[in-house]
Amino acid sequence: MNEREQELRAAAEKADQGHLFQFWESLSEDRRSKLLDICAGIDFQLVAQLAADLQKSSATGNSETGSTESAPEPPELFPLERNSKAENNAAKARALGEQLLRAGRLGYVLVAGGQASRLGYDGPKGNFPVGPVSERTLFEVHARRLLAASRKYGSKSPWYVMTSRANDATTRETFERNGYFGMDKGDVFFFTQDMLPALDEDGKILMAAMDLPFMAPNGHGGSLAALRSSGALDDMRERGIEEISYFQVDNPLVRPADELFIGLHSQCGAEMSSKAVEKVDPGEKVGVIGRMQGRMGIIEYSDLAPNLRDSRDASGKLRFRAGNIAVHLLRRDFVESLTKDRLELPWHRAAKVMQVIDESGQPAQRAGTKFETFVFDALGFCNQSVTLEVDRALEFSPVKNAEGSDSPATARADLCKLWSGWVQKAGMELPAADENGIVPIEIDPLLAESEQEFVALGALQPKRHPAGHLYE
Ligand code: UD2
Repeated sequence: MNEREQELRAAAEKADQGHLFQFWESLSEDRRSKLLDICAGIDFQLVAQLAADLQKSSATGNSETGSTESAPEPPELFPLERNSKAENNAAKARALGEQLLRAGRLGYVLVAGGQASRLGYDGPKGNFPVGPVSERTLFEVHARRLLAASRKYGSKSPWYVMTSRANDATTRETFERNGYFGMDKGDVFFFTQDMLPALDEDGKILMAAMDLPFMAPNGHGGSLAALRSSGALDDMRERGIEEISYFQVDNPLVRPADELFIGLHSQCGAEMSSKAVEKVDPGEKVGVIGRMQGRMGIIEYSDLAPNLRDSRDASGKLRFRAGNIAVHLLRRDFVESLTKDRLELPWHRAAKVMQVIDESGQPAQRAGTKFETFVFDALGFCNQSVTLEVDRALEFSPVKNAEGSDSPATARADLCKLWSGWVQKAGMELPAADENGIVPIEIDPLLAESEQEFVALGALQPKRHPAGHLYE
């Protein structure tokens, strides 16, 4: 037994995970070394703690490690419907946001390490086509929005794309093959989040194969530590980036370079801020932004007590209506200070049936638990935070599920509805609606990002494709 093997076996055994080596004798040299490499990446101390918490809570029936008991409060919102005072503030904030964009103070972080399992798509979700006419992918649509901001403000902002080990190679290859979607290769930085093993009911690491513990990405909260360990934060500092615009891969309408949001966040020196859309149906399954014990955070819909979920304010709106769309701004120095020592975000658990191997090495299905941290839990470390309410129709239509709500079909319908409204407003001709009543129109974000910008362009000729009209 060499020294490395000895050390890793000892670490695994100390954490009560010695069974990782149960198939050792039947493994080839190559497979042994693969197993050792994976074990070297496992934080066994953390695994022991997660296993102990899991068993403690299955004894008490508590499903989370970080849930809070005290009654939450709704956050103060910078509202969508604004009086003249708020509109004045908004104008000042917009000007500040523009100034920061012009000075190149913003860096973009896209989290794209998820597994797209609900969508049932094989590959990085960013490769999923969402352009109703062009069939441009999520990655390309995001890239075009970043390019639009860079053209508008005459400055370049780097793009940090978080992948997981499962999709890193394919993601890089996609960017390479597509010429970085028109961005400078030197401005795109890939970084990979960590993985964590999944545990069975007894707190033992499940095995996906004889030489492979079952590993899963550690949640989008893993982006914060990975920004540091990958050198992305250093790169930001060297480039003079002060603010990080954080967004998810699944929303084709996301506006990562929003002058108003940037200005509001910067004006009050917020460490981390969030965008929200109004939740109108109390039953809608979105997390809501709220204050817990005075601290900002997200309350998952399943944790919001029915009396709070349904309660309304004097205007008749839901009190907890700030639906989280997972768009944030974070100060770079805030992320630096959070990740200086070990970042302690609460662990959330997802119980799933997993395809694994059993003790005899045969394929089996087992109940298992995956562990994730969530980026929005960093809100709890803020002293200042802004919550900006935005228009759902303009900024949020994610692709998450294969069918039903938040699916490719709903995103297509939302995008076409939005853009056909702009075309109508500009007094131009609409193509015929398809069999579902959808008018197939697409407007490239590089051409216009708002109705106002589009109308200001005057009469345009679309490209007429069999799939519909494309303005680009
Ligand atoms: C998230 C929020 C939810 C709501 C919604 C808005 C959580 C737990 N909930 O729901 O409150 O705001 O978004 O769209 O986040 N990802 C990684 N690595 C991981 C896991 C996820 O990069 O380990 C990325 C993933 O690629 C995707 C995003 O994070 O871009 C969202 O992940 P999700 O699908 O787990 O979260 P979701 O949609 O349930």
